[in-house]
Amino acid sequence: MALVTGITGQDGSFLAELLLDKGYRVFGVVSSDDDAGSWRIAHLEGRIELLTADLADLDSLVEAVGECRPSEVYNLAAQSFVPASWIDPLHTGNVTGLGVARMLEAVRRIDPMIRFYQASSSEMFGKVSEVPQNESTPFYPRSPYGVAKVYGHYLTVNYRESYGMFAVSGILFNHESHRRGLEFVTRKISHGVARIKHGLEDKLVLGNLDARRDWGYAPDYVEAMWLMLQGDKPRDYVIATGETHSVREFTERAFEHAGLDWKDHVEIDKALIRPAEVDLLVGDSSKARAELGWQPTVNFRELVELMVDADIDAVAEELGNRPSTQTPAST
Ligand code: NAP
Ligand code: F7E
Repeated sequence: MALVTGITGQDGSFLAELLLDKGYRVFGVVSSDDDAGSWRIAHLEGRIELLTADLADLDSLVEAVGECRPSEVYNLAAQSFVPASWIDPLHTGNVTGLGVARMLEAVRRIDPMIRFYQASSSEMFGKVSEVPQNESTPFYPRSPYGVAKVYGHYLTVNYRESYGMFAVSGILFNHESHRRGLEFVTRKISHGVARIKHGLEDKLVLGNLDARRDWGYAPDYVEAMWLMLQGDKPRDYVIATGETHSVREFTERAFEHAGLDWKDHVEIDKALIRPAEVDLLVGDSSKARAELGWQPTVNFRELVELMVDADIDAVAEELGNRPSTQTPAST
């Protein structure tokens, strides 16, 4: 039995599918009646059980963990959009940082034998001190989001060392899919390309095209989360493809796949440039590959193409007024 916070998010929806396939009874935390991400789990209705709780409210989390008494908890809930963390650093600190403390406390109080996964992030490396980044690379976060994730990361380590809990952090590099939120750059591009291809828009407005990321495919990454909780010993792992590409390369490839020239459609808006940028991320996941037997199955080119194809199909469905399972109803 497993409890997943953030089940309405990109990763939560894929993790729920993976756990159901493995025969788990799956409980998911939803934060309120707000159904922003419900489209991602609509197809799982009747197969997963939802509990209302909020990462800002300890009592609600204790109640949720106590109600289902899972053997595994996956803490995926967070305010996860980096630019929003400058707009409201207190909210991000409260949910993305202190929310981890509340989840760990809820687990410790109900049953410290429950295995706990924390969704740590490559954003913790920020202004990187070495290339590629591995489990020993020092953290230097560059946003309130990254700072909050460092707090959650070390608190998870601390609960493991203080209470002997099986609490682990996956330091996951960017991972994407057709279920990515539209605000993140890969999905903004694939969705923008699809709308341009269908004649609904002509321009796509982006920020820093020079930033480089190690982009993988989200279903591969939720498998790594599960593998981390099946080990003999609680350990933290970097999960990454080991390939790095610029936002410009992603853009170029996405437009090219749709038979378009990106230079005809992309405009730059300096307002989208971040106050402090993470310029280059590329992960070394050799520890996970050796100890967990994990490896990515989708490369950069395949990722771009599958996202563009999915959005072109989804926009076509919307134009034909057929229901789509790949985007929020409003887009
Ligand atoms: P996502 O799509 O933004 O999903 C975030 C989830 O958190 C949503 O289900 C959201 O539900 C929930 N949530 C937000 N505030 C909450 C609160 N106060 N209480 C309870 N739930 C709350 O994120 P994702 O891409 O799936 O990522 C999953 C986790 O991995 C996040 O912690 C993220 O920071 C981390 N991470 C992501 C990546 C990546 O590349 N995707 C890489 C490294 C780490 P509502 O919208 O209904 O509130
Ligand atoms: O930005 C640049 C932007 O918002 C990637 C989250 O899941 O992964 C994600 O964080 C890059 C940045 O993701 C636009 O400046 C250019 O350098 O897609 P993103 P992120 O900030 O890397 C990490 C691992 C997480 O943990 C986070 O939760 O793209 N960029 N133009 C743009 N970014 C956006 N969003 N929009 C643009 O128009």
